[in-house]
Amino acid sequence: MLANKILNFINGEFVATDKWFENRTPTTNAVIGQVAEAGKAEVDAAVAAARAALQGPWGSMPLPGRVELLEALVAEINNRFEEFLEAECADTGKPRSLAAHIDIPRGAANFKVFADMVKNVPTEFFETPTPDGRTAINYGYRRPVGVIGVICPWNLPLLLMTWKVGPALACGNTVVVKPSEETPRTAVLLGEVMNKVGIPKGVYNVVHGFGPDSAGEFLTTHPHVDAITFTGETRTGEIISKAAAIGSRPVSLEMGGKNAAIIFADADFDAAIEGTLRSCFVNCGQVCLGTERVYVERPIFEKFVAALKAGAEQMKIGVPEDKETGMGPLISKEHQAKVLSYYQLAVEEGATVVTGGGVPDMPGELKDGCWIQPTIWTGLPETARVIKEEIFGPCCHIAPFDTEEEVLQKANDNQYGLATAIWTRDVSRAHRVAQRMEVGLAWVNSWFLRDLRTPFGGSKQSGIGREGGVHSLEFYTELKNVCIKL
Ligand code: NAD
Ligand code: 6OD
Repeated sequence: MLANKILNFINGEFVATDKWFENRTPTTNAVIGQVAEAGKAEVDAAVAAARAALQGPWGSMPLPGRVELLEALVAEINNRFEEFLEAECADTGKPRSLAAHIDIPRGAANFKVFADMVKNVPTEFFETPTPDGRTAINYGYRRPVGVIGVICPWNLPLLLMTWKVGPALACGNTVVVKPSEETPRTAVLLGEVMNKVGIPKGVYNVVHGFGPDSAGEFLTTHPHVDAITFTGETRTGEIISKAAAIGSRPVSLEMGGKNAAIIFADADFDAAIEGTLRSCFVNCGQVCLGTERVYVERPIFEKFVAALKAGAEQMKIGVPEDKETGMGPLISKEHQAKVLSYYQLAVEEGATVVTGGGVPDMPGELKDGCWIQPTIWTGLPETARVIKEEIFGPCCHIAPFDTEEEVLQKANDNQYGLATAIWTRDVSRAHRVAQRMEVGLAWVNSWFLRDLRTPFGGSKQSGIGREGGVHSLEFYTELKNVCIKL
């Protein structure tokens, strides 16, 4: 059953405050709970608990003990899979089929993969001749960074939070998590799981609230937080980056995108349509890696637009429980208004609306929900704001191109550089284009196909740093060189 009071989790205890904010579900926009907002005092308490835990049993626990606890955590997330699923779908309105396939399994995998990694990844070793004819040995030694502040978005709440917390804990750190104000539930449920499996008090803490003058700001400006990892909008990342500069603290930023898909005429047409339907519309278009600009080689342009339109129009918009649902609502009324303002702007900028462009008719209490139509445009100039700015909704503009050089220039002409999906059967071209795209992640004949050992992150205004695989170990540990003269 869903909790209607959503509390902070500090030092292993569930903590209420005297300030509450509403938790709404986007399918109806109804209030389904009240969230206890953490003030300065609660953030202080959470950071102090996380610092103290570094000195307690967690700090002195040998690696196998830590790994064993994280494996127990994975098992317990899987035991309580249904509760996580219910909580995530209530907060986001996303289809259960999607959350059961991606959000919750990845929530568990993020602990498993990094627990395995800390066991198996070695550090460097060098033998060094010394001037007096003897030898020194050098080896790398990793120690935890300390208390990590984790600031999370709302689009894949458990997945993106554990993507940071998994490696942070595997490396021996402690964390204070600030979930998005829109999606507080699964972070708290994870607190129950931490207690159940015996993760020591203070290792994992959750504080609820907003950004400015609330828990987000209190956490990121807290002098006893040793490093900050953030996922969210670029302009928020810039503020957090400034906060991290005080005290010269490391920061990892995963931020916005305006990703291009490139479809060459030789691509497997059906695969390209299926992949582009997913990259444009899955999670109601609220995936940072999602496609909002589609470039299609001219000989197949008309056919591609028609097929993508047919696919978008076949997608059932509905509630999480309905097995037929292909697309849920946007996260909030505020975000719906933002996406709709871009739908209007597209028309003002001269777009042809191929499909969608508004709000679908929904029955009964769903009328008040945050629904939106999947939308496709053509005909905009490359200078249009709709082509340049991140919308973060289920929409894309499709433009034709004639040459590889032309499409590379257009696709790269953007302030963001997160991801791309390239569809072609020409292997040489696939490598060439992937290498010349100014992005952190280039998929060829696929999209959002993840191996957690690989580097993940954005270039340009999409991010700073890489996480994933050993890159997460780089961020969540302080690597020391030990030099011993023999
Ligand atoms: P957001 O930046 O509005 O909020 C993210 C988090 O930051 C929230 O928890 C929020 O409360 C907090 N926050 C806001 N202002 C703050 C401040 N001044 N100080 C401290 N914390 C503050 O982002 P969002 O709307 O939750 O998420 C959508 C955005 O996230 C999109 O731009 C999307 O592209 C991006 N995103 C990027 C990735 C990636 O991996 N690159 C992944 C998911 C989402
Ligand atoms: O798969 C991941 O590890 C990841 N960070 C995905 C981000 C998706 C953005 O919405």
